[in-house]
Amino acid sequence: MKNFDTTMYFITDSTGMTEDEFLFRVEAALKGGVTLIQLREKKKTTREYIAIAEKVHSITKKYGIPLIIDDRTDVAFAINAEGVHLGQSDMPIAFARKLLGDDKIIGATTKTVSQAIEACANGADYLGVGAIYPTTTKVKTVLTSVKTLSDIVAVSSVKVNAIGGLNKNNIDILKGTDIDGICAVSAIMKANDPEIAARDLKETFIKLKGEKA
Ligand code: TZP
Ligand code: MG
Repeated sequence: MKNFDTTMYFITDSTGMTEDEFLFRVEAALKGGVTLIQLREKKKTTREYIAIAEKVHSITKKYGIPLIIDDRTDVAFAINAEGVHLGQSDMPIAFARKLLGDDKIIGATTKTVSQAIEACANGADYLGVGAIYPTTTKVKTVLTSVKTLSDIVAVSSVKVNAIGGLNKNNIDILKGTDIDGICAVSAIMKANDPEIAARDLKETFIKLKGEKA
């Protein structure tokens, strides 16, 4: 299995921010110890996506943290990012794998056990499962129960992360699920201090995982 850590997976959202503010917050999250980062841009042109991805990549490389590009295998390839995250209507995993090669990380959004089995069979390196809670982040999603999350963990051969509305005050619902990590957008991106928020959320999750044993 590839060596990457999904414990505290931070997903970006640049909505309503200047680029300087956005990059400052991304770097603060890295200082706070996020273990994986996804650049998620829904409105940018390809050229704009590549430009911001290059800037974010130059920061993530300083911290030795893999950068995953949301949706766009071409953008991931263009900037030599460490991976891509694919939803159910994005490029199929097998095609992305052909383009990116075996060394890159490919993540997949899965909301059902059958989607998880299929994604693992097609060579996904990790799965994102949710939304666990309603989210204020702009996304087309439905809620996934903690029971389905546990069922997905049980059938998956790769790391599984929970996503959706997660913050340090509500992740206890995930206790006992045996997930590898959590994904968060707003809990870090919109925090007064993203560095402290990232550190707190990561520590809260690590403690929760320890309590399960
Ligand atoms: N997929 C399911 S929920 C979600 C995505 C991308 C957004 C999660 O954002 P937040 O702010 O952590 O709820
Ligand atoms: Mg997507």
